[in-house]
Amino acid sequence: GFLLNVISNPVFQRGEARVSFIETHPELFDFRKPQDRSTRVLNYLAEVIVNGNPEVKKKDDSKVFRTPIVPAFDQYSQYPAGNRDRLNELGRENFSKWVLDQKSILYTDTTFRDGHQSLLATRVRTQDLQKVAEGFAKNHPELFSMEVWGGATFDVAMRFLYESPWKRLEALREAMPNMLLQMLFRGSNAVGYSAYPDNLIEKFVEKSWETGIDVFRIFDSLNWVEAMKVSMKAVRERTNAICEAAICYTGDVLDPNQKKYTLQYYLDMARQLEDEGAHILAIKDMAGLLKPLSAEVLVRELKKAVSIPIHLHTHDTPGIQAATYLKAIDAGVDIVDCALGALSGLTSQPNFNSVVAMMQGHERECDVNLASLNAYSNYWEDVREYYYPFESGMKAGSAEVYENEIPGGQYSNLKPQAIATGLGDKFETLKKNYSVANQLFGDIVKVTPSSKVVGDMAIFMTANNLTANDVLTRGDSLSFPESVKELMKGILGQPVGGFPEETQRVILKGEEPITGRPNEHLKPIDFDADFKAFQEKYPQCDGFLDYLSYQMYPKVYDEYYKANVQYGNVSIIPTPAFFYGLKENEEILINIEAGKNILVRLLFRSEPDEFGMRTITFELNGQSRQVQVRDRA
Ligand code: BTN
Ligand code: 3PY
Ligand code: ZN
Repeated sequence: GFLLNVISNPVFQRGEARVSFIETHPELFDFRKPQDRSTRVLNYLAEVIVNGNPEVKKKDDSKVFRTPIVPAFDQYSQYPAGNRDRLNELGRENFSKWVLDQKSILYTDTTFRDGHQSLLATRVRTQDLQKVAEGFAKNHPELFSMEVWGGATFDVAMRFLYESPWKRLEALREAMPNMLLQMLFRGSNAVGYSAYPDNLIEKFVEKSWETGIDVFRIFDSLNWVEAMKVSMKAVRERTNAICEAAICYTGDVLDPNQKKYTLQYYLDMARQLEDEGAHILAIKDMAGLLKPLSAEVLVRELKKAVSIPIHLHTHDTPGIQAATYLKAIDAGVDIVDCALGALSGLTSQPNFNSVVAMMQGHERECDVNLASLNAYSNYWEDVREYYYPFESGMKAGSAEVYENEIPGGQYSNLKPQAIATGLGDKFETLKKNYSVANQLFGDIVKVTPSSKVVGDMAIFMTANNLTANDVLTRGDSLSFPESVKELMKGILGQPVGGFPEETQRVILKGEEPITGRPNEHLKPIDFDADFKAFQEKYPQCDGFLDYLSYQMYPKVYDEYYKANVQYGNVSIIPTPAFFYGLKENEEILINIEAGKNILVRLLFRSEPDEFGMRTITFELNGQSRQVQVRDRA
């Protein structure tokens, strides 16, 4: 075993093994035979059956799931031409003109990304998306695009689902070859929470495009155009994809007291983004603050200010965003973002199905088959049940969002976060402190990652019973969260007008902030050397794309990797079994690879023995198999 391990090690094979080689490569001592796929799947299931999936905090054993029905489609029919075909035919500039020339409103479906990010903490697994991807692409080629990637999907897929985000993108690309696939890109933060070196941003854009992204929606969490330039340029120069640049919307353009985020502010920013080469302008209303009458003015004036199409994104947190869409459509907006009924509303996007119905008889009506959309919504209604532990508990829209300006994705997370930090009964105070913290920071744009920092500060203030005045007068004796210090230091960049000096001084305690782009201070990555080192550390990795995952989230990747080595590819396990294990006598079919299925039944679980080990007896394709698992209860 040992010798075989040594000679098959890539370092040894390249003749680079040194004296310390054996000590620094403990995997050489791993003589166990690699287990086959079905054994590793059984190990995973046994672990969940005995100890539960650590992400499921409150399991409801009375739940009975209905089998979601995938709307019919012809597997053998050709894909009808969609906007991806049109983009390929026209090229980006002409495609963008084509969008402008459309009288009818165009739709982006966000169900596969922001919809479940905002309602189910991004937990929807690839297989539940994949099952409806081909049919949806064949039934709805008229859509502008599908938002499928970016934002939090990257982090969550690895951290909680043990899935490769890249494999998800590959699968959806294959299933939807006629449609534009869109991603949300956090500018100099890519799909993470901090600044990355410019050459990593460029590489990430390039590989995302090669793997399947056609539309990059790029934003900066402080609306700092300077920080968006590298990724915008990368999309334009290294890909044939569409560069959609976003202005993040905050405040209210019709508020006469608004001094900072005025109509003029947005018009100026939009023109800058057009000058930087955006093919489409997005209005990213991440908290749902854009009221109908304000939308009318904003869209009308933006249409005069720029000559590229305008794509409107909102969250229905206040409950009135369909009205905003109607006003924006009347004012000439080109594309709007909606989520399928069952994954819409509240902190998610407006209801796609109902917006289609709203537009019936309107001069800008787009021909979308509503009966078909309803069938897909029914599929999601059943699938959504699988994810019940990740529901936020929010029951109705809330006009409080106009006060606290908490973005949709964060809103649904803040309550569980409050409970986890022991502040469950101080949630009202926490929401108030969110706006107090925002004012302390000088009223900044709040969207990932800046919104997370405001949230961290609000939690800190609530936990320590601090007022804004306490922070400013007793700051010397307070030890602020790391993210707060970094924001004040300029690590997320610069907001319009800079940060308030007093807050900055108190929090930084004499340390000098930076004023340039944070990425400027980061050393470019030497990809050849670094990728080689990565492969040595993770010999079973999935190549360069995995390396990019590692660069984004080193610690998360490490755990993801270990879980994959131990359990294999768990994305093939049906969702109920993945989260809840199996009940006695329950049987599931697992598609192990194309054309190869295994049938797994749980026969019984023993009591723990004197060492705390339980024996789980399965039937695998009719044969009895036992797995031992330590009961950690
Ligand atoms: C998740 O964390 O939500 C999904 C991954 C599950 C990891 C498996 S669950 C059983 C086993 N126990 C662990 O602590 N990790 C693995
Ligand atoms: C993200 O960055 O994840 C967002 O959805 C921001 O709105
Ligand atoms: Zn959003």
